Amino acid sequence: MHRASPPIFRQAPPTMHRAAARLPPARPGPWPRRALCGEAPALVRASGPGVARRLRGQAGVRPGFLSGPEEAALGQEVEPQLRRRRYQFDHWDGAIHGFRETEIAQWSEASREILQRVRDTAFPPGMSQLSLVHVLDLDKSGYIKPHIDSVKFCGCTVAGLSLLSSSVMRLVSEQNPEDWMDLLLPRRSLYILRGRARYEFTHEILKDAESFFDGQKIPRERRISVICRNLPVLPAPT
Ligand SMILES: O=C(O)CCC(=O)C(=O)O
Repeated sequence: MHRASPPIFRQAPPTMHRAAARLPPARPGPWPRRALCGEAPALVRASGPGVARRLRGQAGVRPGFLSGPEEAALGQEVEPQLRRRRYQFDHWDGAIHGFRETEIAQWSEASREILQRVRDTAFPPGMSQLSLVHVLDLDKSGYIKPHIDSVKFCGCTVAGLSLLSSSVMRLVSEQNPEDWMDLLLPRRSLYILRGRARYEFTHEILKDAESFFDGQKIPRERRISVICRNLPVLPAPT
């Protein structure tokens, strides 16, 4: 089942403090190569050890999660559904630019196995998950602005596969915009955001011109993400 546009996951924060934030420069330059965390430390950079501690186990990247043939198989499966849609460059929610997206319920056996591996890796047994998988296609010129996924429609964990292109995902603390963490998302990797990384930090995918990790250019090509989420926990009945 597909919806014409599933914008439900994104909720732009009330204020975006990017100007005030001491974020790493868009161009290569010296900034602290301090705190690391996550399963693959080389893929994570934080503004300081406090942020790394705060996000330990809550934001991580698994490089090489997909093999080349698995990436190709998933890509071939989502492509016909994406092709039916046009890239949008002025979306009403303003959180994303140059994209098309869909949600997919029915997958081939081979893709189901891959998605099960994602679910087994990212979610504890018994956690209720959204059966629809969100597929987001970012044009080479597309990018995702800082936002926090809507708490109405998505629970504590977001797990995304990156197809076709590497990219940089930036997390910025809502409370203190000087606290940030960059995740390098190599092509074919899996990232997982949970807990504080999901609720207390905005996340964004940098546009090509700003796509640097630790001073190194990470060229942004067209990128498809395949994202699994869990269901929000319903408030206890009163
Ligand atoms: O493309 C991604 O991996 C992130 C997607 C995202 O931030 C969203 O849909 O809210």
